[in-house]
Amino acid sequence: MQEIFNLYGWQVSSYEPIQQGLINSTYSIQTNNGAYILQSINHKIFKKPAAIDDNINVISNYLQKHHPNYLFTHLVPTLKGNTLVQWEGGFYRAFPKIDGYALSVLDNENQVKEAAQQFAGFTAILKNFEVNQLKDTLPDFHNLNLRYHQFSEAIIKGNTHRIADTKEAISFLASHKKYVDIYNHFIEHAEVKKRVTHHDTKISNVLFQKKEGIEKAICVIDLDTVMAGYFISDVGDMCRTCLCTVSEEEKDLNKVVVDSAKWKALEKGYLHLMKDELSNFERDHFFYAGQFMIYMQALRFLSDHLNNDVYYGAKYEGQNLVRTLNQIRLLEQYNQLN
Ligand code: GN1
Ligand code: MG
Repeated sequence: MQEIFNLYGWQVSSYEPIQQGLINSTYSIQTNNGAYILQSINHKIFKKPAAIDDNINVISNYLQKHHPNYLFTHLVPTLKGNTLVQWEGGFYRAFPKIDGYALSVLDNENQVKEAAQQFAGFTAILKNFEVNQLKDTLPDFHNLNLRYHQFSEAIIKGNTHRIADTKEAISFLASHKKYVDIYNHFIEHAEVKKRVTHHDTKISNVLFQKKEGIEKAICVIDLDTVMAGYFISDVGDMCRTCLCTVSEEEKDLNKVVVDSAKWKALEKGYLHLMKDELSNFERDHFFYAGQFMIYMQALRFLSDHLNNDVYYGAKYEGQNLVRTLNQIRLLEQYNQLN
């Protein structure tokens, strides 16, 4: 690590890993000159780390010019002026550490509304930014056709024992293929637009701050999957992660319960900044957004379980199956809101 610190000219007094996110490794760094977040990019998944770097920088430049007061995780350059560092086969970048905290579940409607406003605000503030400038850091990331196709392959070519043991989950997901059809109808519609989309709006990707007892969401983080995309990705992943007081890791399915007041807070928070942006047809798919993302995540977790956890990894045997069953229950609970 010292060699990386030297590239930034940091005199580091302490550093520690932050256990967050399933894909990248993240460290909190204290230096003589402020605190930073240093993160390696998992380049087995993100095959073009330079595309992430380009995207964040092009947005960063736009915001610095047009909205200099917007709180954004601008990249920190090395002494030589690079914002992406290659070292011993790995890729690293740094951000100034923002004073705030992330939550993995939310316990009140105010938090939900605040978080939804932050994600909506991110897309809204970039509404005049030319979205085609962004590169696809993960091509077809939220393409539900691709995710369904990967699931279809996994149930044939995957681990035979695991396939046999998960018949019920497999048939649940296969029987809900209508969500793929709705997705195709949605993306082909003339009133549907691609905008700057975060694509990973799980709730731990918003930072909160408490001031004088009032909790506020202050900014969005984890911008690796910011690409051109559809609003259903961002609204959907919020539905997936902030309506329930337990996370995708919860094994006790009785605890997977969806709160309708939180759903209303999410809708209100998001539309507060995005209602004039969305077409009527898009607005009509607000509820579908949650189905789309919860279903896709269940497909992804189960496919990974059947493929021996090659993508997400597993800290214990069957973790991706636990996540799958959790997401299936979440989808059932979510559908009861309607
Ligand atoms: C991954 O690494 P993290 O936690 O930010 C995944 C998301 C999933 C999420 C599920 C690049 O995100 O799509 O929703 O896990 N990111 C990638 O927890 O696959
Ligand atoms: Mg992420």
